[in-house]
Amino acid sequence: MTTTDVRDPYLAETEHVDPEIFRLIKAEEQYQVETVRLIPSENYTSRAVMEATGSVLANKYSEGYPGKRYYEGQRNVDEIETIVIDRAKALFGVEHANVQPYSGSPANLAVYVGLLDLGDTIMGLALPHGGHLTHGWTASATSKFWKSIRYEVDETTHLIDYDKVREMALRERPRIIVAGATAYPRSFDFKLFGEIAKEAGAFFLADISHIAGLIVAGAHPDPAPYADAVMTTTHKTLRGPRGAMIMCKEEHAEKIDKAVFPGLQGGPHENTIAGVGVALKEAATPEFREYGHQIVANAKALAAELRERGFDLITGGTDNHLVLMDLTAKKVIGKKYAKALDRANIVANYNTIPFDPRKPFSPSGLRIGTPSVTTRGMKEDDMRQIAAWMDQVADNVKDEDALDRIANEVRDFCRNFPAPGMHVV
Ligand code: DSN
Repeated sequence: MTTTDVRDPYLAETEHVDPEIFRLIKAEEQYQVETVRLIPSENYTSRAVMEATGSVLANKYSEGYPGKRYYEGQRNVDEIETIVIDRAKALFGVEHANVQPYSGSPANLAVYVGLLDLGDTIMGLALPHGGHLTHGWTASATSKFWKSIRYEVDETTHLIDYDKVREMALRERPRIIVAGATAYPRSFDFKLFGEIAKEAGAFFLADISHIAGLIVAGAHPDPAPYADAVMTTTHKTLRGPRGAMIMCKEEHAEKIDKAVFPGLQGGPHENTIAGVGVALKEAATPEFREYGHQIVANAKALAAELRERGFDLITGGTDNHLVLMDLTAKKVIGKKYAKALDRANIVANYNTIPFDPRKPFSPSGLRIGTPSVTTRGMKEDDMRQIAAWMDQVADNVKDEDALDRIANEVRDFCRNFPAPGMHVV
């Protein structure tokens, strides 16, 4: 099989106009089909989401909001954006939704611009403990325009210590507390975060980018009743195109809308917004509910089998879509292991672990997750097979022949699980 075996009507023009880009898109398509993709922030969108995202809406400029634009020609765009806003409000049970943020980082920035004054204090989970850059980490502009303080996970359990969070919040009196993570394998107690924020006189922002799909499926606690603002990217467990949304209480709506536009952004990407709309419609179905629960079941099965095979897991397991592995006892370095896995057609990312003695560019951990494999229909038994290959790779990091043999097995295995939206098999 080669990448050009199957004619793709959506890329026929690309092939004609720009064969170089065409070849690489098809190569990536094949790579996504033939690999077990375990990066927890990635997924496969449906073909319908891709079509809407690649539609003529990419031709538009529509600065402003539905009914209040700075451009004429919005008769269709206004209707589309209004539908997407209404779907977001209904799905997440929120009072207001802004669907224009380009991605998660600018969306978090917009929440701060909207709700805070320059120099106010942001309190977020430290990046090496699973937080995100934009939760006030040193390298992020969010720590330059605002003062930032960071809570951490407990040194022994690696769980968030809510007593310490409360202590810090009452001592430091931040203007906003952020709950959310990119590498925390356990559920957030959003109700408690809301209570702590209230007691400290702080706003409460829930960044649910990683877990939005689990929340709408009922597979993770929902922050909407307790948070001033909820930010999510749209492309992770939610399975939409790359973008973001900010949802908030009505009392914050005007400030947040003004922060997004004209504060930080110009014209919204209405093609992406339409793709988000399609994804939200898909996420409102019983099938998606099942999908969200299966993501968690798969992550638990993968974690259990990895533990059985002698891998150390941060917090010992998972409540969500993600597993964070400490490779120290296995005597492999995260970066080398991730590269060996990639050669074996298993894609993951090396990651710091809490209190990591190694540097962030070559840390001790590996972060894996199950949103993509679950989209392909893999179940618990398949997770056990993946864990077995991961174990073999750990034992053969330097043995290219062994890695290539595993890669062939993984490729054959993947053929049993069609990837949505793909034209190669
Ligand atoms: N880069 C994303 C992730 O991989 O978790 C977070 O922004």
